[in-house]
Amino acid sequence: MKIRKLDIACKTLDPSRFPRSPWAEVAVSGRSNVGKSSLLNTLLGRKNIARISKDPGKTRSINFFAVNDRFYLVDLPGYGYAKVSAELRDKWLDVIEGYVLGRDALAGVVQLLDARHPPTKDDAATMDLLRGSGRPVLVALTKADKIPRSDRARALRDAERIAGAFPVVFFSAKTGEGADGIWKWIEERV
Ligand SMILES: Nc1nc2c(ncn2[C@@H]2O[C@H](COP(=O)(O)OP(=O)(O)OP(=O)(O)O)[C@@H](O)[C@H]2O)c(=O)[nH]1
Ligand SMILES: [Mg+2]
Repeated sequence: MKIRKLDIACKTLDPSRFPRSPWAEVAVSGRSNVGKSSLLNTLLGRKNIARISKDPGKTRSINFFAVNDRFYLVDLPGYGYAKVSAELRDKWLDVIEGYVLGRDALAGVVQLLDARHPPTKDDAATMDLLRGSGRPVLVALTKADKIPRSDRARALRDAERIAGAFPVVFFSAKTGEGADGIWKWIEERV
C-alpha cells in the first residue's frame, strides 16, 4: 500500500469522540507489549508514529490513524498488563469491548499473539470476544524473528488452538516478514 497521506486523527478513550467519518477501519488488538504499535509503524512505514516502548502499557488510548483520506488503522491499548491500576485496566477492557462490539465502522481486527509463548487466558478470552462480535479477524504471530524456524510449527499449533477458523500468519516488525500479507488482508476489508 502506498501511503500518500497519514494523519493522527484522534486519541481518546471516550467513544463520543471517536471519528464520525464514513471511512472503514481496521484495529490492532493484543496483549500489552505484544507489538501492536510496532506492527502499525511497520505497515505505515514510520519509525514511531504509533509510539512504542519496551515497557508494557505504552498505548493508553484508542488511536486512530487516517490513511490516504480513505480509512483508519486503529491502535488499541493492550490487555493483561498487571502494573497499571485495576481501575484503569478495567476501563481499558470496557472501552476495548465496547469498541469491538459496537463500532459500526470496524471492518476487521488484526489480533496479535506472541510467537514465542503459548496464548494466555486473556488471549483466549479476547478471541472469544472477537468471534462473538462477528468481525473478520486475522491472527498475526508477532516477534517471529525471535524464534528459531524449528519452533514455527509449535507456535502455529498453539495459535490455531484458540484461533479456530481465523487465518494465522507470522509477522516481524524487525524483518518486515508478513507485512505484505497483512496489508492485503486490510485492503480487502477497507
Ligand atoms: N524483535 C522484535 N521486537 C518487537 C517486535 N514487535 C515489537 N517488538 C518490541 O516489543 C516491545 C513492545 O512493542 P510495542 O509495539 O510498543 O507493543 P504494544 O503491543 O503496542 O504495547 P502496549 O502499547 O503497551 O500495549 C518494543 O520493545 C518493540 O521494539 C518484533 O516483531 N520483533
Ligand atoms: Mg502500543
